[in-house]
Amino acid sequence: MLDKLTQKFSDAFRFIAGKSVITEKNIDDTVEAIKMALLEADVNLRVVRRFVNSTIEEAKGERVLRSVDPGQQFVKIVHDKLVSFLGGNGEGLKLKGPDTLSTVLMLGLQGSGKTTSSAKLALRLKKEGRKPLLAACDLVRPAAVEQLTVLGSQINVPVYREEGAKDPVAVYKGALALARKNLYDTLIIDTTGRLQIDEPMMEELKRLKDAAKPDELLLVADSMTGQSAVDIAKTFDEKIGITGVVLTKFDSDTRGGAALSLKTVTGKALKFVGTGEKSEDFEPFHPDRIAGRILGMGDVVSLVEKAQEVIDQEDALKLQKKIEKETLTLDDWLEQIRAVKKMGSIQKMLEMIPGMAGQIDEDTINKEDLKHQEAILSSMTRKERANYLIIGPSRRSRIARGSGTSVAEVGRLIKKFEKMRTMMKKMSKMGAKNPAAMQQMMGGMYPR
Ligand SMILES: Nc1nc2c(ncn2[C@@H]2O[C@H](COP(=O)(O)OP(=O)(O)O)[C@@H](O)[C@H]2O)c(=O)[nH]1
Ligand SMILES: [Mg+2]
Repeated sequence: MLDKLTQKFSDAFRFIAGKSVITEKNIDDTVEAIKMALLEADVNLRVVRRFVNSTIEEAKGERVLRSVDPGQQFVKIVHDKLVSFLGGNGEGLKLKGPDTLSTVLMLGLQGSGKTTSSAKLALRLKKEGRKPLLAACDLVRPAAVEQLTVLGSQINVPVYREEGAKDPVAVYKGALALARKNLYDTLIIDTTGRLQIDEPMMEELKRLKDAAKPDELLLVADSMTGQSAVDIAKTFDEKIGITGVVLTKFDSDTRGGAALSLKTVTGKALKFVGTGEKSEDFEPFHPDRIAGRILGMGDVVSLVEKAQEVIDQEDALKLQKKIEKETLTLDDWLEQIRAVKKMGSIQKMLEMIPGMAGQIDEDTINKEDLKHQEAILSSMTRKERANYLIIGPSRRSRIARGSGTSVAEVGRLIKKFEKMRTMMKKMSKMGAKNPAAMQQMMGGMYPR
């Protein structure tokens, strides 16, 4: 599912992967690669343009470039854009309560998956506790009624059919009467499709629509046909009016062009996707999950939120000020070590960001070293941490004993702190204005 698109997005993110500072050029390169990925995925040109423009606009804002974690912020923007292009929060069916009969009309071209999807929807509603009835109103395709009957018996949902019927509206009326009599709460109507949109088909559907006044008119389209699925949805909406779309054969759709263009082009929500031939292979469409899938990650939103928890922008800035004013103490270092240790636990998650895997230097977060450093620093008194110059030989051996390390190790740590202070001072004088990099440097400083 969407494999190609996922691969392309992952390639696109190589321009920003693992960078603690990203430039406008990095963003341009990434967006250009995303643009190519979308075009290759057969996304509507207008949609691509909109996507690209709004992403660039947002990504070049202060919020991203000046943020502590610009790469992740940028990925989050792309993610959020994808979600919005895929339809935002997602939309389910709007059916009436179980005490009133609701009607769903399935429409679309021949072979798009109407009959299969009718059964799939029936099964889903049944699992949700509803009592569906299927109506076999495709009287044109010879085996259509039989096909629906077989599917119905497999999922244990009754199918209303009339032998030798010629008029789908008459069949619908028969189904309606049965539904009322036997207290079914959802009537799902399978209809005739043709190879192409033509007037007789539209006439028939209009008559059915006028008779049934359906709560949902679901256009069933084959996702593999890409933009033509979107065009078909548009035409059906203009001629008949639809309330939503079911994209079938999503299991074989490696590109995703239809799903990505549909909402923007037609204004109609993609409500379900068919993910296989079996009646169970049917899922409500969740834009956020699909966006996550396209970006090749589980749940980027919570990931970024978690990262932000650890690297607090304000803390990082405070740190920067201290470095500039040369008031950095061992206390600050201890704090940083603790922050970086927390980050270690999310390292695995960071690796899920496309292109990030393998980019994170394994030595950046060396847990053993951090543990020793933390132990040594914790064994110092506050006074000692505030002013390392008072730590003479006797204090050093006390700290070593207290932390289970050696006097030599304590000495190395203090030396390193001195060196780090000098280096950071130089860096900040040279104008390195990236608090995140500084912060990481502090946490990552240890003897190699
Ligand atoms: N792989 C896959 N095949 C599907 C899906 N939906 C429908 N099909 C297949 O597509 C073909 C046409 O489906 P059908 O329901 O008869 O289309 P209709 O003419 O619109 O009623 C059948 O062979 C189905 O098994 C799907 O989501 N995934
Ligand atoms: Mg059919």
